[in-house]
Amino acid sequence: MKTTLLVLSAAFCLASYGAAKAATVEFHIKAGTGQNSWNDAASMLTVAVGDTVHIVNDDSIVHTLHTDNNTPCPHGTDMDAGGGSYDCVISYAFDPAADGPLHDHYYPEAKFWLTAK
Ligand SMILES: [Cu+2]
Repeated sequence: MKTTLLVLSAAFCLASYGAAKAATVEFHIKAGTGQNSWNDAASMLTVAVGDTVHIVNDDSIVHTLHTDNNTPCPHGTDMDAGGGSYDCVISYAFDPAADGPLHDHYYPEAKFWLTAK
């Protein structure tokens, strides 16, 4: 009985620690994306304030994340073709349903569907 309680407490502590710890989430802009969206509403990326979204550009042209007012993260810098990256450090909550989806700085029609809570 004591052992069971110890195991349960340990599991609970680990779960609490995991929930509070900021995560790094990797997102790839696929090769061939061009001026199309990076993902769609169905493949929404959902992250938490404090997380880092490590965006990797696997495409053959430069992409840059556009954000307004540092929300949910500061405006991106150019991600070179073939592996350039940008770390979007999530500082503010973001709801694409209310604010409209994020998009590529160079191609406003190319959306990036991300929710930050
Ligand atoms: Cu921009």
